[in-house]
Amino acid sequence: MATSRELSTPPTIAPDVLSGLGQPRKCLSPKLFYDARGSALFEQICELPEYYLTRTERAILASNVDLIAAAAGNIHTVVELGAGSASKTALLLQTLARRDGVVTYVPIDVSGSALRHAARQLQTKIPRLRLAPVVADYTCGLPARKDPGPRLILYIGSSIGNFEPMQAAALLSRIRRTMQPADRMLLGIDLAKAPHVLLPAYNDSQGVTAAFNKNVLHRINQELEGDFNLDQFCHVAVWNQSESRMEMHLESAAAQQVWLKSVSRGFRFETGETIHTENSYKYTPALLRWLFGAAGMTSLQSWTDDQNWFELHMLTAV
Ligand code: AVI
Repeated sequence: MATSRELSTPPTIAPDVLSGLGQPRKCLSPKLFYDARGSALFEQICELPEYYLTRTERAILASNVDLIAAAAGNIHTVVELGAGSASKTALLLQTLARRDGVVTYVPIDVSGSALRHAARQLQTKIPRLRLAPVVADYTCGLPARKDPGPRLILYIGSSIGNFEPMQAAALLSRIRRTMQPADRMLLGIDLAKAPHVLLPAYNDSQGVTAAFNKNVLHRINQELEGDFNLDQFCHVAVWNQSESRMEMHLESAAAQQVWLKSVSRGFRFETGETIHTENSYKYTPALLRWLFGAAGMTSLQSWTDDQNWFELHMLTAV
């Protein structure tokens, strides 16, 4: 369980990289995207015209912030999972701080740089906020409770979509077991929609998503002394209808060998062979009902946009 509040050095990526590239169908965990460079690229993605997720969720939050704050109840601490730059959270925190006075905000993220940036921005915007950032991988468990309850756990931005549905249910269920009856969770879910909307969102015209995807190879080069030639890999985004998910891959443009010096391991790639780097599930109503049921959570209230592209759910532990 993560309990540290130190902004400390993250653990080595070697085990994740070696296990992913060692599979018969090569893959890399999407959590490897988020070093300082990857987090900055992700921030850029969020502002792209094609990436509808961030602006749609932000608009839902903005139009319903008072209703969302009311549904959260009398909250003393807001815990945000995978907080990143926390740009969407400011509005909700401002509303809660205005209503309830001092609110403690516990943003949790694997990226210390993103947390430092978020903390600076939020403290100037909301002076009454008590900040307690935690650098941790929340998928390993929530930090021990140190702050006053009731708590509102924010899990927005469709981050749950990057897990297989079974893993997503297991993660929500783990979180549910830490919740007290008055605690609430606000969950942001991206909904299934037409491929002509989804595909550009994951393959934008400026190539930012391609750079974000390839950043994982850059990171391996930096941290494991790898010799990946980024020009020899192509960004590929596909819609997998039967699994209801967007997939990102890196496709080898040639037969090539890559060497990771610091771990003394080499990997061979055939022309056209891919590394599967991310799934982004887009939830149907049936899949969402299954998710909440499997996690033992109940949706008390939900909010959506005009096009029904994205939903925010206020959840309670059943
Ligand atoms: C963080 N996560 C919700 C993003 C998504 O849409 O799955 C990551 C991302 N991948 C490509 N673009 C953005």
